[in-house]
Amino acid sequence: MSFYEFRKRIMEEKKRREQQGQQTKVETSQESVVGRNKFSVALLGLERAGKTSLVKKLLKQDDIVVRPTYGVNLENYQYRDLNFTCFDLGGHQPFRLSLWKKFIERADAVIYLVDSADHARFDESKQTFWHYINFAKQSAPVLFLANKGDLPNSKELVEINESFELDKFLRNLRPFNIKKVSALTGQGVYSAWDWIVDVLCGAQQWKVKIGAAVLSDIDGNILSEALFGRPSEQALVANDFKKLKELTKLFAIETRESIQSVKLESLYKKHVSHVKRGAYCLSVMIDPIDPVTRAQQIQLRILENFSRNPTEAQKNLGEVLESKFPLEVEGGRR
Ligand SMILES: Nc1nc2c(ncn2[C@@H]2O[C@H](COP(=O)(O)OP(=O)(O)OP(=O)(O)O)[C@@H](O)[C@H]2O)c(=O)[nH]1
Ligand SMILES: [Mg+2]
Repeated sequence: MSFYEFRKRIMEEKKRREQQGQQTKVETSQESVVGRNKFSVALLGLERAGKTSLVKKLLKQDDIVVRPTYGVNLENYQYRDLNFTCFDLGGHQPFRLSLWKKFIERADAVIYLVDSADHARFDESKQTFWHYINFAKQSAPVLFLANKGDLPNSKELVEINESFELDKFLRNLRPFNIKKVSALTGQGVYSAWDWIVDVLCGAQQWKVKIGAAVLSDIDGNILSEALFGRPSEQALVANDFKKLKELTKLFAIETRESIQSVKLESLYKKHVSHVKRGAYCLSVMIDPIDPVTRAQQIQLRILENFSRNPTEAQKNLGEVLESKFPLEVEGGRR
């Protein structure tokens, strides 16, 4: 697309939105009842990361030969009765500098793609990610996709997580997830999009299977603890639960200065992470298929709630979690 065409499309889009805005005024009362069904998603990533290929896969147009994106492609995509406008942004540097910021600021969700087989550009991609993600709306979910997972030299999620220091998202209360996909084969593409949709519709927020949780104060005194799951499974978790309690004390003291995440995968079969917020520390054991980032996200949200209502911290953690949030505890709801 030439720059002239691009500008023309932007002007058309602007006009369409203005008209839509006028219509929305009439439809507002209906919209507030049924909720939003139109969202915009910005796709970011260095050139050749696979953004256009991903959109083409979603649109089932993957027989088309993709070309480098000049400027931005605006694509409409319908999924689960919702309409998405995808801002498929050109990844070459001139487009990053001239266009990205204004599209990111407008987007309801942001997807960042990295070519997980192009190790040589990880550093550049990392700098780009951390620079531009600051422009996203605070409420916008961010999905980090390790693309080209079909290639034999593609890095695993754990390594990408480390290289890109994605744990920094601990300090950032926005919904965040990382997934491995292949825009070429379609592997993981729809489940990734499902996550975006679920977050935008507010359905996914608390659907995390929690095995056990321990809440302590920052001196390591355990305030409350909860063990979830069916009785037969509890025996299995119980051993880890003991360790979890010991570690909560230990790390509560160690994390006094700053929010930190400690991955204890070597100690547990399950992912366990540890965070501090305000006066409290919380550790949870979550379903191993969920990424570590999901555990961190849910911990922060729970802690935020406890920080707002300090008296709740003294109550039984299990009761509070089960009564307040539609949590999927292990083995189903009790
Ligand atoms: N093996 C493999 N190749 C892929 C995958 N996704 C994209 N590609 C290839 O990578 C190249 C670049 O893909 P594009 O979709 O054009 O990348 P882009 O991020 O849109 O690039 P720009 O528009 O320049 O920013 C193409 O040759 C694609 O066929 C993938 O998952 N696996
Ligand atoms: Mg492209």
